[in-house]
Amino acid sequence: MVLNFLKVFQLKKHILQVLLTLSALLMTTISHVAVAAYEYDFPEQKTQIGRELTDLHHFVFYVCLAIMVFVTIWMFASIFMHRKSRGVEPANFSHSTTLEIIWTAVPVLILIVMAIPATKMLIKMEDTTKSDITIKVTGYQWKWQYEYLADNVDFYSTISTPRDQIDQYNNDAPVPQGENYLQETDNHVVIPAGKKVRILLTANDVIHAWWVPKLGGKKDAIPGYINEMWIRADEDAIGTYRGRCAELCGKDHAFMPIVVDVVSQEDYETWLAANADTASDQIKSVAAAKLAQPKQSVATTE
Ligand SMILES: [Cu+2]
Repeated sequence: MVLNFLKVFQLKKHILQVLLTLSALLMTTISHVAVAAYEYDFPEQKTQIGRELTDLHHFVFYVCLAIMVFVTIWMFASIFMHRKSRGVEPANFSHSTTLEIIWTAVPVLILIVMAIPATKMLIKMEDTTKSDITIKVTGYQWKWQYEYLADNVDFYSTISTPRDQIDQYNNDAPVPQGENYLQETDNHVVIPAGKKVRILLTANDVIHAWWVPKLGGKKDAIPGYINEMWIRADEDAIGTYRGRCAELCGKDHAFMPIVVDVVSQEDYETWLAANADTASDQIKSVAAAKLAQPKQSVATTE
């Protein structure tokens, strides 16, 4: 049977070769298109902690990849070299103390090699001391509230993508989507470049998570708890960064984006001065609107 298979295989070898060449060509073309259209790695990080996190991820990933390659090669080599048709006699030992020590010690060592940098990283991420500013972030279904605790600035940030771009009720007249579709808000979070920003996270209804991919880190905002994280945008990272709620929090989970403007210290101070009063008025008006809402809105927040 094996011989028959080999004969058929020989006959069809040239067909196989043609097919392999064609599929290789196709794969190359597709992968070039894919690489052009998508990023396949993490976005470029704009904080030191984000870069360190990415490096740590890659280190652990390559350790896992090396283990996978080693185990796969070892397994297939063993199957191939010890196959029955070669007349290999099975070994009949049942215990090997040396082997057992090796296969316990090696994984433990690998785990220690990964655990040391991971623990250092966790400690660094949790160290919110010596921060320059503190922002309390509260998640709501479905918006964010930002309180600059020392500066009396306090505002809500809600999605500003027009509803007709999202709903698209009329197929005959589609509404063109904006450049930052679903990733734009009425009020941006503003932070100074190069300053350590401590972020206190909580929520007022269900669990949300605050995540701006390019600024590194992501943490849950849990009702009744205060979680802490910190970011320090690079000095040259002035610009706008977009993120989103990263914890499924209800029907409009996809509609609570985060927009962070990283600005210079001067621009930050100007912004603080300009926003201290207007923000508190806005909070009052939103609170009043909330009180005036009819009871039926409760059902939609389930
Ligand atoms: Cu959410």
